Amino acid sequence: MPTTDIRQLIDLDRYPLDQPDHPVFAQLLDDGRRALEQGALFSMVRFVRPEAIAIMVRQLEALRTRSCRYEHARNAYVYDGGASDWPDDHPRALRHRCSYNQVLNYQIPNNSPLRLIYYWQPLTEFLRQLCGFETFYRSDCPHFALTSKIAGEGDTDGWHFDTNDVVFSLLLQTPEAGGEFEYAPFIRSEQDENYDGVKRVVADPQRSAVRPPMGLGDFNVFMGDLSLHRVKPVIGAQRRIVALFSYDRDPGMVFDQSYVDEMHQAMTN
Ligand SMILES: O=C(O)CCC(=O)C(=O)O
Ligand SMILES: [Fe+2]
Repeated sequence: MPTTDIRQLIDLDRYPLDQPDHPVFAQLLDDGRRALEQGALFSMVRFVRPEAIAIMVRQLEALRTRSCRYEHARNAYVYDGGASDWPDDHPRALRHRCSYNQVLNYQIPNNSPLRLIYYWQPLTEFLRQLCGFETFYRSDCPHFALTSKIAGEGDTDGWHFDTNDVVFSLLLQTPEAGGEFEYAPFIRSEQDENYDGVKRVVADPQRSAVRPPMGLGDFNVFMGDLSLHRVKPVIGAQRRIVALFSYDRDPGMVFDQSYVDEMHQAMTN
C-alpha cells in the first residue's frame, strides 16, 4: 500500500502547521486563542480534505457493527461525583439520555488516515501552543486515545461537562437534520458551579445555548470542562460521525477506569 502524504489529508495551504515560521501559523494561533477565550470553541474550517473524509467515513462505517453501543441516561457531572443526595430537580440529579456507537482506539487501523492525522506531530505541537501548555502528549489509552462516535437516527449525546480541559473533534459526516452540537460557553467557572444557569440551559437550550455552524472536515478545539454541551438527536437515516482526539499535559495518559467500566456496562446492557 502506498504511503499517504499528509498533504493528501490536511489542507496545508490553508493550515501550514508544519511551518511554524509561516505568518499564517502565527495568525492561526492568534485567532484560535481569541476564539477559545471568547467562546470556548475554535474551529479550523475544512481542515481535512473531502477525499480523505470519504475514506475515513467508509472505514468507520465498516467498523460500526463491531463498535461499542451506548444506551443509557447519564448525569452531566457523571465523572466528578454525579448524582447522590441532590433534590430531584437539581442539575446534579438530572439524567440525560445518551445513545450512540463508539469505535474505540484499538479498533482503528494503524495505517488509517484518521490515525495518521492524530499521529502527525506538527498538529500536536500546534495544539500545545494554542492551548498554552508547556508539554502536551497524545493519550496512550488503548480505548479512548482516538475514537469515533457514530450517531444514528434518534441517537444523542446528552448534556455534560467534560473531564479534560480541552477536547478535539473532527466532524466527518452530518445527518440530514438534527445532530447539532449545542453548548453554553463558560456556564460555570472554577469558582462558581452556577447551577441556576445550568438549569436554564437544560430547560430552554434554544435561548440559553448556542449552536455554532460546524461543517464537514472542520477540526474543532473545545473547552468542555466549563461549557455544558450536548449533541441533539439525529433525524433521518444518515448518521452523524465525529472523530475525537485525546491529549494530555502528562505523558502516558489513560482514561479513568470509570470510562472503561461505563463502556462495559453499556455493552452488557
Ligand atoms: O460529538 C461531539 O461533537 C462532541 C462529543 C462530546 O462532547 C464528547 O465526546 O465529550
Ligand atoms: Fe463532551
